[in-house]
Amino acid sequence: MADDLPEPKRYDGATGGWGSLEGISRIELSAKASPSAALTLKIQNKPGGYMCSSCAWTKPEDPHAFEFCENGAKATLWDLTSDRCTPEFFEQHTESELRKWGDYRLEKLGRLTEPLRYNRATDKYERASWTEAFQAIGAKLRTMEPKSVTFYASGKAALEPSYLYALFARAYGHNNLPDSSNMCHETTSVGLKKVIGSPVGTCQMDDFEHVDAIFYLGQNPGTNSPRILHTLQNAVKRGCKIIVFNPLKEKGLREFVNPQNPVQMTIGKPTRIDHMYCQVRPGGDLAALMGVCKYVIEQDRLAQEAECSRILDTGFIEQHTTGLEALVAKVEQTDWPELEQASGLTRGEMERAGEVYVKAGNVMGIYGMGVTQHVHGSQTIGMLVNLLLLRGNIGRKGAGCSPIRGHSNVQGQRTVGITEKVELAPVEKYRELFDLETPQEDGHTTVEFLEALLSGENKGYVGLGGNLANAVPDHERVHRAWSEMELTVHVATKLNTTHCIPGRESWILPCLVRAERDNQASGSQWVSMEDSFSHIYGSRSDREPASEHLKSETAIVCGLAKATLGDAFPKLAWDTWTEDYARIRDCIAATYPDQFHDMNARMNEPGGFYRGNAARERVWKTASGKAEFTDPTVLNACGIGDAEGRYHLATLRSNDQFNTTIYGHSDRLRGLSGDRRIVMMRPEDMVAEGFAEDDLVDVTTDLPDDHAANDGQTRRVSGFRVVPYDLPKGTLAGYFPELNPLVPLQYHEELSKTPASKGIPVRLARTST
Ligand SMILES: Nc1nc2c(c(=O)[nH]1)N[C@H]1C(S)=C(S)[C@@H](COP(=O)(O)OP(=O)(O)OC[C@H]3O[C@@H](n4cnc5c(=O)[nH]c(N)nc54)[C@H](O)[C@@H]3O)O[C@H]1N2
Ligand SMILES: Nc1nc2c(c(=O)[nH]1)N[C@H]1C(S)=C(S)[C@@H](COP(=O)(O)OP(=O)(O)OC[C@H]3O[C@@H](n4cnc5c(=O)[nH]c(N)nc54)[C@H](O)[C@@H]3O)O[C@H]1N2
Ligand SMILES: [Mo]
Repeated sequence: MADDLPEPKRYDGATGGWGSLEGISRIELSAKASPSAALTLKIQNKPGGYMCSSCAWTKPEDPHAFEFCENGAKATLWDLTSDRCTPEFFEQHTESELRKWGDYRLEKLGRLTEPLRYNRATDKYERASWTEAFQAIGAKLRTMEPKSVTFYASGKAALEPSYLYALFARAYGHNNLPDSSNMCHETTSVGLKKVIGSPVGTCQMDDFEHVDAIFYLGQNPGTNSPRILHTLQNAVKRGCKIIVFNPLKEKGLREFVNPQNPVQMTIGKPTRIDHMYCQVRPGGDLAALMGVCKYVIEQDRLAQEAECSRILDTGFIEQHTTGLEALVAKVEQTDWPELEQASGLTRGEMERAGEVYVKAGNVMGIYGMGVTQHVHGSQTIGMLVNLLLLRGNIGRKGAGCSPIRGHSNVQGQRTVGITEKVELAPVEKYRELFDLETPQEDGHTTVEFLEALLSGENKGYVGLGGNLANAVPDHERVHRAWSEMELTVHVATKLNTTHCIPGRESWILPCLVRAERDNQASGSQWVSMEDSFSHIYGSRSDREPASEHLKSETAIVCGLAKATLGDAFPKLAWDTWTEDYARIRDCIAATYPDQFHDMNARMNEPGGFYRGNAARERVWKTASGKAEFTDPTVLNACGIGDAEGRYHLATLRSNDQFNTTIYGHSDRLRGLSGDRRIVMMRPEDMVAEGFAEDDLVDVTTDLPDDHAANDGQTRRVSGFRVVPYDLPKGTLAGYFPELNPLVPLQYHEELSKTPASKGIPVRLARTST
């Protein structure tokens, strides 16, 4: 690198190790968790204990002494803070004031303690009783047109309240059941399903003991699913080669010190995780994987010419797949310079990755938001599946396709009926079990909800967790329209920005966290959740709740449903269900007997129970009945190509946040701290623009005039600090949600409508002072 370039930020220390323990102790102090919180951590992710509310990575059958990671501990300690956000606090502050505080300050106020009703005259929330809350909300919902109300769920609530929430929505009269998944892995739910018939991953834990190579795309395990690093470390030690595709050199994918391993902790010699690190440009995975396929197909041709054994698994391809010819034709027509341009990689890199693929017996594809949050994300998933199918790498031990899910029960919420798509709802079973006829029309995805909000058609909102107004694109327009709703209801643990944009009538209903005891008439209750591997586990904790006034999410859903629906559906037994959640699990088992039979007995088996996956058995529930090779229509997954002065911006999570929950201002693994309003930029690009480190810039969304998402609005954030960072040319990175005002609502994944938060086309200009 030339001398006059600003130095990229340095990172020292591997992922895990002492640094992660420091991370935990820092958060313990700042979150003011009570000393006994440490005891709660001991039962975290253990059979019979409580299941972490952070990520969805699997909870092993045979857990470690401390089966939690830095960020799982942060999530628990953040929930168990001794700070309280009481009705007295709200007497002092209007919502117009609190709206400007930002989520970091709002959540730091601590746990919400009592139901709160918004008073429009004073612009303040005021103490209310649960009876008042349920009755007023129920009465209001009865006056509204059901299809003008949306019931959102953020993926934390357990299977029991989630199942009932979906039932409540449909009995009330709509399928408007978007979930955080609609901003996250919906691209998988639609795109992976299209090609292999499964909306979820096909791998299991023991596959990692047999895998020879992993193609690891667009996921940051060091921060977002740290417990996977133990599994990757073991695989690497066995000789597995991990090929990473990511524009950022994420620390967790480079080296790892196992905090469970005293020898490694003392000597501190980290394990190298990646065999090869491919710094793709945003959306470049599609071309990169196509390049790998091109190499494999070429090797197969050479093998045939030399009359050697084939490289492609022709038996598998013939029996199980369709569409290979079109893919081969497309791959052959596309030359290496095009692939280099679209991927940001060299031909040599793609060929080296291809060589690893060809030599590996069993290969897995793993991916996260770097793949799903692009306009053509489903085509990238298609290309990853193409690569895997070429050598029969799906439905075989040690092989498969494994998306890493986000929220701890986001996959499970979809499984038990929280979906806007009628075809995925258990309509027949609702009829059979509850005499319930459910609405026929599909409901809103998150983007469709926002469109209806902006057009004034959506008038009511109920949120089972989350901070939706701040997690979505286009903050400015959305926030303006949000307060025009007739009714907003939030089931929440801590105060956030969305709550501070109240509708005409607005309620905050405070709930227990998963690490707290949930006592009902029949005693202390279990809840359950599903992880990324489709395993279902029970979870229970005996910790004293943060306030005597809190209710469980299940009790709140039942209270709202009963107050809204009255006696209209005699078979919907809201009170009986609240008394004993085992009865809700009986309903789940009756609704989904193949997957959930004997749920009450099976969920506490070590490692949970597996609900199965057809694609893993090579049963393909696709339109053709086969696994489908697909032939892409584009080479880069970003919706908008290159132009002079245009950059592609990826919005990311720091190591000190859980989505919009900001724990602190350190992004330790990237060597950054102190400021979240930053734009990471390649030093060469900084020189070309004449920027120096710490210069302040305005970032403006750059949509071509004729682009469908261009509605003539200017989207800009101002005063962001430039930070030199090792990135591909033309690539910028910064933090979610600070950069969300730049994402146009219409800039979303083509099949699933997942907002395209990873390849936002932008321009930079110096902030005028
Ligand atoms: N501690 C913690 N844990 C979490 C969360 C959290 O916020 N904090 N959030 C939870 C949730 S809801 C989710 S969905 C997951 C999210 O977990 P991830 O899927 O890891 O999500 P991101 O942090 O958005 O980062 C995605 C990665 O994609 C890379 N990337 C960006 N653009 C591209 C691209 O075009 N191609 C490729 N190959 N890579 C790209 C980024 O550099 C980054 O490393 O984590 C869950 N777990
Ligand atoms: N630009 C950009 N935007 C993104 C993303 C991105 O990468 N870039 N990622 C997207 C993704 S993957 C996701 S999943 C969404 C996340 O969107 P959401 O799921 O809507 O947001 P969270 O920040 O997880 O929600 C935090 C709030 O949930 C509440 N909460 C916490 N725990 C509980 C609980 O146990 N029960 C209840 N009822 N409430 C609780 C608290 O009040 C807290 O303030 O954001 C999306 N938005
Ligand atoms: Mo997510």
